[in-house]
Formats: sequence, structure tokens, C-alpha cells
Amino acid sequence: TFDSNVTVIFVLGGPGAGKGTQCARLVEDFAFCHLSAGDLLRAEQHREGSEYGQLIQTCIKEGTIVPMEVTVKLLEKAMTATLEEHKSGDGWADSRGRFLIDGFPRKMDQAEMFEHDVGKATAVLFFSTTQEVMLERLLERGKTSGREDDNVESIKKRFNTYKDQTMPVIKHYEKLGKVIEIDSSVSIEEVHQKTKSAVANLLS
Ligand code: UP5
Ligand code: MG
Repeated sequence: TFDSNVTVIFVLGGPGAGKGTQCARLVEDFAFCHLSAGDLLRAEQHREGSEYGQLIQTCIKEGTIVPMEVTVKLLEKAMTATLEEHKSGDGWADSRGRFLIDGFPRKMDQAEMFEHDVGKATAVLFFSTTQEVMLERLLERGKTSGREDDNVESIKKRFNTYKDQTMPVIKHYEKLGKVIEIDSSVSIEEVHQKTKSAVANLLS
């Protein structure tokens, strides 16, 4: 478990809602370390000698959730590496001790495991928009992304997993009063402005 001065913000929302895009923008404003669970899994999938390559590929294509032990380990490792890297420098706890955990936790058991083993989340940023908007964005991105899950068939499965497994996580944090919901149907810049002021509020 990390120090209590480490700030963790979970970033949730459906496939293509704009989590990664907004996290990248926030990093320019606030000195967060942005860790995308999906990106870490894709890197692990392609890492030579990984025992999980096949499993991760199948889960991503089918839109199902990779066993949480794998994902939590990858996140913990990345967080530790970031903190170690900045320990010696002044103010490390202030800047690199802030994490945006993008696309995680997607299922209740992951949330429980992370909060038990790693640390508690300060807040949850929830980017919400309609399925139509998400579908359009993902199909557009699919023309160039090379992502194995940016096709109609996988996207439908991702939507179902999101609805069945991830929405309950958001509901859980809503009950705790930790969710900041941001409508991400509008332009990237407009979403960014709203997100930026919400985060500034949170950190003040
Ligand atoms: N775009 C973004 N914002 C826009 C806006 N306001 N207006 C117009 N266009 C906008 O954005 C998607 C596209 O839309 C981009 O082209 C962008 O330019 C445009 P992006 O920011 O990439 O959206 P994001 O929400 O990050 O979508 P992503 O596809 O990454 O979401 P997913 O949650 O589906 O994908 P992730 O990589 O997190 O997970 C993939 C898979 O990994 C999962 O399905 C699962 O199989 C596995 N996984 C796990 O098993 N466990 C985990 O904990 C995490 C992942
Ligand atoms: Mg993403």
C-alpha cells in the first residue's frame, strides 16, 4: 500500500467516451502521472516472454475483463516505478505522487482489490455520453488505430461489459460521493475546460 499522500483518481466512462484524450490534456495542466490500464495490458500483451500475451489478446478482442491479478500487478508496478524515479527529487510527492488511473477499475472485485492492496481513490472522473457518440468515435478511430477491438463486433461486446460490470462500479462510488460526472458529448476542448476546473477544485 502506498503512502496516504499519494493521490489516486480513477477515470471511468464507456469505450470511446474520451478517457485517454482527457487524461493526456490533464497531464499538461497538473503534473499527474497518467496510467491507462488498457495501454499497460496492450504493452504486456506484446512484451517478449510474457505469459499473458494470448490471454490479454483474447480478452481485449472479446471485450471481456482480464483477470484482475494481472491488471492490478501492472498498475502497482508502474506506480512504484514512477514513485521511485521521483523520490530523490524535491517535491516528488507533490507532482508524481498524483495518479490518473484510466479505464480502471472496470469491475467491483478490481476496485476492492486495488483499494486493499494499493490505495484508496480520492475521486472518480466519469465521462458520460451516449452509445451512438461512442460508436461513431470508435469506428472513426478504428480506421487508423490498429486496435484489435475497434470493430463493430468487439465494440458491441465492450458496451455490454461496460453496462454489466463497470456501471455498478460507478454506482458504488456515487454512493460514496466520490464521482464527478462530466458530459463528454461536446468538443474535446469544452470537455477539457470542465474537467480542468473540476480537478482544480478537487486538488485545492
Ligand atoms: N474523441 C475523444 N473525445 C472526443 C470529443 N470530445 N469529441 C470528438 N472526438 C473525441 O477517444 C476515442 C476516440 O474519440 C479518439 O479517436 C478521440 O480522438 C475521439 P479516447 O480518448 O481514446 O477514449 P477512451 O475512453 O480512452 O476509449 P478507449 O477505447 O480507450 O476505451 P476502452 O475503455 O474501451 O479501452 P481500454 O483501453 O481502457 O480497454 C481496452 C480493453 O482492455 C478492455 O475492453 C478490456 O478487455 C481490457 N481491460 C481490462 O481487462 N481491464 C482493465 O482494467 C482495463 C482494460
Ligand atoms: Mg483509452
